[in-house]
Amino acid sequence: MNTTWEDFYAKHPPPQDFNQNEILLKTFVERQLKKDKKVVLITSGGTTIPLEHNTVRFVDNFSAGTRGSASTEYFLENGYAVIFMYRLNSLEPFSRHFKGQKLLDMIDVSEQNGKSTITVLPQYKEKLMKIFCKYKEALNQDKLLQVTFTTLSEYLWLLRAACQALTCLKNKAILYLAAAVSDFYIPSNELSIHKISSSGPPTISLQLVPKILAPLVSLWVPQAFVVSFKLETDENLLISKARNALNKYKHNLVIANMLQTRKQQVTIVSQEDNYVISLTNDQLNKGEEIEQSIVSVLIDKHQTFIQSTEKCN
Ligand code: PAZ
Repeated sequence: MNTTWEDFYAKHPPPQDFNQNEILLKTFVERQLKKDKKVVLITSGGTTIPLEHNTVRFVDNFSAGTRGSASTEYFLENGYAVIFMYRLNSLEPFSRHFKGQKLLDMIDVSEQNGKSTITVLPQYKEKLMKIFCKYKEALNQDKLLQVTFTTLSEYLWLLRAACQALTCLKNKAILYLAAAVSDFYIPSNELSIHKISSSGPPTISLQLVPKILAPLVSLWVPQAFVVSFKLETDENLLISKARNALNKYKHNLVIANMLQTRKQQVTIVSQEDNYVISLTNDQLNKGEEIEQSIVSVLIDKHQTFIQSTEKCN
């Protein structure tokens, strides 16, 4: 039998840092509400499902966090406040530009009169300054809150808490669900306590994760603008699956993308049409990011949504 979402929460305790995160989310949204700000919740990165309670091994979902972290920067540039809910150690806004050795390659140390000075190499100063200023502005203006998850269960607890915090914003909230969330899991009561023995091949039985978009859209944030993502590897299934999701959950948009081309093309599937956004190879090579166009289209659609829902009230 499939687990219901209520069962899932009943059987999986909240993560240890849950109460602190709940307060952070609530107070952040309250401050934005006072400033009459629009807020977007961006989920980013993949969830894990542990194979053991004392977890040595787990099954992971693919996502580097590029989509979510890049989109965060574009929403901030457009005046939105952002809750960035991301997989620990996946890409984060701003610091994503200096991942790996990039930062070390940008700095130089010189010695003079026995004193060492650290400087940014001239060719990188402008870029670093620009990103640093945007980062500081987001923090100083209290426009960015970051919260982390690793496992599926942590993700689901945080997602519900973020939704509960966002309800008071009504149609001013966007949910931008770019995280790659596991479709399968092993229920907590069926997990081995200790590291699974490797003396023979293990038998692992996975169950279906309850479809969380259903309560999210109909119960938790019924007035918000909800955008989900659909990732496929078979082109023939992509648009039909995205449209099925839209018809089933009755939210606002599904952004459909193929694993192989996700940085170059997406299709925004709405009740009205399928709208393709793509970048040429030339644009990609120049460092343009598809997230800039996605966010720009979404902001227009969110504005239209706010106007149409306000007319109805
Ligand atoms: O994080 P990333 O930039 O590497 O990848 C983004 C993505 C492909 C995970 C995202 O665009 C997406 O499709 N998320 C939903 C995945 C899903 O269908 O569960």
